[in-house]
Amino acid sequence: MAIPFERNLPAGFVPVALAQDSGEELMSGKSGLTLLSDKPLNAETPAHLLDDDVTPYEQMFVRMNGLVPQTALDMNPEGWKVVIDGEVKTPLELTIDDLKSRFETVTRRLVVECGGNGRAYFHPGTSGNQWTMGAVACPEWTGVRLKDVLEAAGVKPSAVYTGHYGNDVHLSGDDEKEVISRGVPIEKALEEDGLIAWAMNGQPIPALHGFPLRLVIPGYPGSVSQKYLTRIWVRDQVHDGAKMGGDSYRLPAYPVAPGTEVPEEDMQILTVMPVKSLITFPQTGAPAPVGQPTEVRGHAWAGNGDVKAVHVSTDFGQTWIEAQLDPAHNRFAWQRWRANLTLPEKGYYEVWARATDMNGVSQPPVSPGWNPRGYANNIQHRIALIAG
Ligand SMILES: Nc1nc2c(c(=O)[nH]1)N[C@H]1C(S)=C(S)[C@@H](COP(=O)(O)O)O[C@H]1N2
Ligand SMILES: [Mo]
Repeated sequence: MAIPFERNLPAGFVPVALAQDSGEELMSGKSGLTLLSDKPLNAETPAHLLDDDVTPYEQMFVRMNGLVPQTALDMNPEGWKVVIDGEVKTPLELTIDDLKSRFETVTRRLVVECGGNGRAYFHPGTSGNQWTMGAVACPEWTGVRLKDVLEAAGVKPSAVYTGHYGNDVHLSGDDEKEVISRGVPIEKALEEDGLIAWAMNGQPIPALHGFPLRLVIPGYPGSVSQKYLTRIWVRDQVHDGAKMGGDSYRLPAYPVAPGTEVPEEDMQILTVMPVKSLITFPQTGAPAPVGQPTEVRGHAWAGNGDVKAVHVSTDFGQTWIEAQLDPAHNRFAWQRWRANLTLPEKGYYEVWARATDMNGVSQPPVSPGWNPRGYANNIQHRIALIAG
């Protein structure tokens, strides 16, 4: 259609709606991802492409609630500021250079997992992107500790929660509308692990992942890790930004039968993500030898810190063997596990993997805890192996 004010468009400026009509261009640097939706752009990674200890850009899943902002499409960091305000003694307005000069720079491998990862396995189905196993990644992030920045602003005793803001664009194109604005309890924000990051895998954060600044707060659903970060509002109450209420990122306060309609007042915010594991090698359906060891490997992680053990089964869960489990590179990095499996005779096998967290809580073979929007599904990952 005609653009009445086209003459005012700066040279080379692509209107947001056109640029993102097809996710194709934005996704051109990605490799092997499954596109779940185009607008907003959502794409997940098949498990066998997540074998790296540090997830490369090419394989990192994408979860957009709105449209990628023009500043990110242009990779233009000029004048970028992040505001820290609300329940703080000294509100701050920090440029990226301020962050780099005033605070210690740290690099951490941190898992980002969408709260809806595994949604596809709930019955009855729930609305939202039908993520299977691949809305998770563990890149290496560089930035400053969120805690250090909050402490520089001086968190008041009245602080209860954070509220995060970015400059991405609502799907309607309406600048007044919030895309997503979530937060975490102030105690979580003041832990050591959360970062305000400007680099991913040693490069400026790519447009799809939050250029030029994003939060990475591990252990909680990915939605708290605001991309395109412009503001952290320290609140004196639980944050009530977009997607904090209703069924968004909330679970029933008690177990419900699948399909139950749960009253809004009985829903509570999803915080710590459950323990989980992936089988990243071999690819499901791969051939395997009979009577000789086959290496199977993957990653395991938990929202409450380190994983205690990973077990694997080749007989549909009747018996389990303990996998070798590496320590985490740093807290909230996913941990490598490996096992050598010997398949006794020709035929169809499944490998099931089950991680256990430090509290002894493990992954179930069926989807646990049905909830209206299908969050926090840590069902065991299974792959097929064909011996013969
Ligand atoms: N500004 C902004 N931040 C955001 C989102 C978003 O839509 N806009 N999506 C969130 C959700 S739901 C997830 S799971 C992660 C995904 O991060 P990624 O796209 O870099 O993989 O970003 C979070 N941060
Ligand atoms: Mo998410």
